[in-house]
Amino acid sequence: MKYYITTPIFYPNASPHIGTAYTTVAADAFARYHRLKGHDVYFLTGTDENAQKIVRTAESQGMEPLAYVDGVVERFKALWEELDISYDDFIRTTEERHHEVVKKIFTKLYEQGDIYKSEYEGWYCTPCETFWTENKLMDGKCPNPDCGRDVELLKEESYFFKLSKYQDALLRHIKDHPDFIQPASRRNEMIKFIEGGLEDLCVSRTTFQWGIQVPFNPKHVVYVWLDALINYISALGYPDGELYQRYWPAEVHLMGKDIVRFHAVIWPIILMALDVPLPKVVYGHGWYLSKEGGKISKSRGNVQDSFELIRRYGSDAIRYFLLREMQVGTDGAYSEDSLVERLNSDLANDLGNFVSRSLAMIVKYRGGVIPKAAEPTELEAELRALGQEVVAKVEERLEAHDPAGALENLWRLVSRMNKYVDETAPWTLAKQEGQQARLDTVLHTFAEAIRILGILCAPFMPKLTGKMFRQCGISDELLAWEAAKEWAVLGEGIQVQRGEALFPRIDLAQFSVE
Ligand code: ME8
Repeated sequence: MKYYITTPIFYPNASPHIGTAYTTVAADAFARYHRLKGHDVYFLTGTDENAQKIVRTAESQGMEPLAYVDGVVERFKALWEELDISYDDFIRTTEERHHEVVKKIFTKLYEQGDIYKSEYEGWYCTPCETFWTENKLMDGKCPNPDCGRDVELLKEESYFFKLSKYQDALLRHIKDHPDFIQPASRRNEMIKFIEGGLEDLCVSRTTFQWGIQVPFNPKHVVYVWLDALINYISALGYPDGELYQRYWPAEVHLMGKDIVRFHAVIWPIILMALDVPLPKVVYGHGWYLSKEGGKISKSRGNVQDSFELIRRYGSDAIRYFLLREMQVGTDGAYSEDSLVERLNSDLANDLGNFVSRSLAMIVKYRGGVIPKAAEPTELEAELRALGQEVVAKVEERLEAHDPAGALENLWRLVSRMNKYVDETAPWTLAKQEGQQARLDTVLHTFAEAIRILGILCAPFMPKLTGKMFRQCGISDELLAWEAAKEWAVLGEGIQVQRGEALFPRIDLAQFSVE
């Protein structure tokens, strides 16, 4: 099976933050899961550089736009590296390969009559890079609930894209493909929006020169959203590239809820006009909100330095928190306190503790060598059944783009294993003469559970899996999703190597500034 997944391309008008990192970390978890299943995965991310707000920010810093974005793009790439984002390609919309495809598509749409020249008279919100008609404004300001900023009046010659022509075909597609827009709440919003009537979209600007020139009229640059959406196929070398032939249509475009409208309306219509198949899923997740309730965003200035957070807690802990805390279909609350709380309870106490207790007992009672398992009892049979149920649930939740649900289920197995340690009380078995075979079974079950949990954690916390495997002496060759469905995989004689604690408990006070 092939699996093409994308994140939005980010505006490099400020450094990335913990809120924007969510989409990319989630996409990475899905990509890693599919790779572990043996699927042919392609994972794309990148930056959206041809926006008017980039010109403004660069100007305010006294810089040329390209020099400015070059610096910010490096910050994005550095953050993705720190967070172990396993993307296959990073597209920048200032690259020639992207310009070429956008020009080709713009010309084709113009030649077939889907783009026409007229005049735009209306409002524009530069922070949102969105056109608004007078009747949509709220008290004369941008009606986007997260924005509300001043809009500018534009009156300029413009090219328009005939969205209205494709309205019925788009509605039909959405109704015939119930999974196209997810989750269902966003789908209903979109249906209502489209049924309200689509107006043709202004797709060029003439008041600045930064961007992709319209090839047959260089006075115009292509509207940034038309340009940006095309990245999903320009990066694959549309229309003749090998990657395009191999991976398109995308399995899923992942994004925050604010930009579903562009992906569920403008993008499918561009593709319909090009006679290209539509992506299978457009998924809109919620936002990370700050303690005070507002969206974490560059413009609100409530952003904590992501690099500092990673330095303090480690990339796995940040990944875990982001993926665990945002419940499907709603927003998530971010604060450093809740991050530390999650880290201490789920990672240090539950998972970390189970692994370190298990390995300590293998060291203490069997000299660090995993013993051969004797006959499993009903208790082990129950564990195996739970393990299989958990794997199935984790798969189901990941396929529904719900990492929090997947982790919640995974932690049922973690808790059960901690209970198993207490129930079997190896410290008592060790003292009883006739119980040595039983102790072997229990210790072997610990090692099996570490192996299985290691596999299940791999999409979410790749460094952790490596550490768990190394400490338990398990070879990387055993890192494959299907192997999590089996117990009794490890042979006898494997040497464990206890290392540092996987997640030391954190006291937030240690970071407080005097
Ligand atoms: O919209 N919590 O770029 P962008 C969760 N260039 N997600 C958040 C967030 C938060 N606090 N803040 C931002 C753009 N995001 C366009 C995309 S795609 C062809 C073009 C998410 O840098 C936001 O919802 O403003 C969006 O999905 C993504 O970060 C990029 O935002």
